[in-house]
Amino acid sequence: MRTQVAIVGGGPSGLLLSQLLHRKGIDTVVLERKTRDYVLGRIRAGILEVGFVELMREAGVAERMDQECFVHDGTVISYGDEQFGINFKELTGSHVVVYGQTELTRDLYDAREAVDGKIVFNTENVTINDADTDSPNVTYSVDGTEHRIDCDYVAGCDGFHGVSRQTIPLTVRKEYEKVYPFGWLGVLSETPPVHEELIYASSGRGFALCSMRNENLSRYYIQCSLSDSPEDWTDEAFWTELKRRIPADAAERLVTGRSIEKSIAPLRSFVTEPMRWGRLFLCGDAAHIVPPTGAKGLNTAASDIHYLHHALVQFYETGDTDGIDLYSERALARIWKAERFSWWMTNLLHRFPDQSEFDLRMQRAEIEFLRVNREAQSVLAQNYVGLPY
Ligand code: FAS
Ligand code: PHB
Repeated sequence: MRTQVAIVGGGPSGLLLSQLLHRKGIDTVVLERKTRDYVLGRIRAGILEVGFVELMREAGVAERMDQECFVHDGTVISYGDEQFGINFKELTGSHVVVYGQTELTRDLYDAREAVDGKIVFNTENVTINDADTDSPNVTYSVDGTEHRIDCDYVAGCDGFHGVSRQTIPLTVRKEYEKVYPFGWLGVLSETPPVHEELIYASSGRGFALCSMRNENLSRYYIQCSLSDSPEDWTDEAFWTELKRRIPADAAERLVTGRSIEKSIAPLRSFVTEPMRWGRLFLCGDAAHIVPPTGAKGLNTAASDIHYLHHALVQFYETGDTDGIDLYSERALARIWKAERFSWWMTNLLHRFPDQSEFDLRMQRAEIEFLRVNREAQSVLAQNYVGLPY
């Protein structure tokens, strides 16, 4: 088989790139190691920057999102029972959109399948070959049968545990990592959200987040020990702990219910450089990871796809390669700013096991400064709604 761009990974990065390139007449094949249902069964991000929304519009898959999403002009930060709002609209003129990653991935799958987009599921042994030559290829097997795709370019959209990043030699690749000493225990419940906006709660017992997917589907998180497993937490224990970490008025309003999903995500900051090696490009979680505190994971995948999509279209339409040659530099410039913001929000709101009394006073002083200083709030708002592409 031959295609113009072979895409490894059928998550949001791979599907969005495939759909955008299709709209410009560029042929792709997506290789996904799982099934569509498995991919759609993972509960992940919930907050989209306007830049992501515009990409979905450009890809022609924004109709359901426009109908069903929530627009949030701000968020709440709480510290014990104290709470204050950050008004994105007033401070930046912009906002964020609440629309679950599961739903946007479903929309992308539907769009690809509506035009018979080539997506191969249940692929095994995916190997990217000769990426540092002018004729790369990708080999893989399905049900024991070997296949090969010859292509012009390969997009590695296969997430943190994929093969693409490993294809770049260690003599070329440099990795930066910070692992946090806690995780997030997340619960999805068919209950009305506790507040019309998100509540990022810092408390003496640890971090908590009140989020949502729609008017009767809520997403809650509490900071937990890395030694915990979801089975250690009954629904009742989760709700009790959440109520202890959010402001009393929210705890009183909270509608609890049976969890329909319960999982623990580890937190890490991670970047690999460069994001291009020959004719292989890394996008999204294949290249970088952020702690979800700043809601940047999916949104940094979007800006990678924005840069790579425009670079490949420029090449196929004009033969120019400056977009391709600048891809890694442009993507990394925005990614590092998102890494900083996510690291900063995580340090601001979580309890660390080695924190001294002084450290706790510094944390409180930073939150207090954020509460009273418009410029500090503006810096948070500009990063949260999304820095320019
Ligand atoms: P993904 O990991 O989503 O997709 C990669 C795809 O490649 C997967 O479908 C995988 O099956 C496939 N793949 C892997 N190896 C392969 C191979 N060898 N061959 C073929 N296919 C292969 N972000 C937020 O903003 N907010 C959150 O709350 C949040 N929560 C998260 C919770 C968890 C547990 C995780 C892991 C991530 C979370 N994220 C969150 C980040 C998440 O949303 C990612 O940023 C987003 O999924 C990135 O999308 P992709 O780059 O497409 O990677
Ligand atoms: C979510 O709704 O899953 C979510 C929202 C904001 C975050 C992280 C996760 O910062």
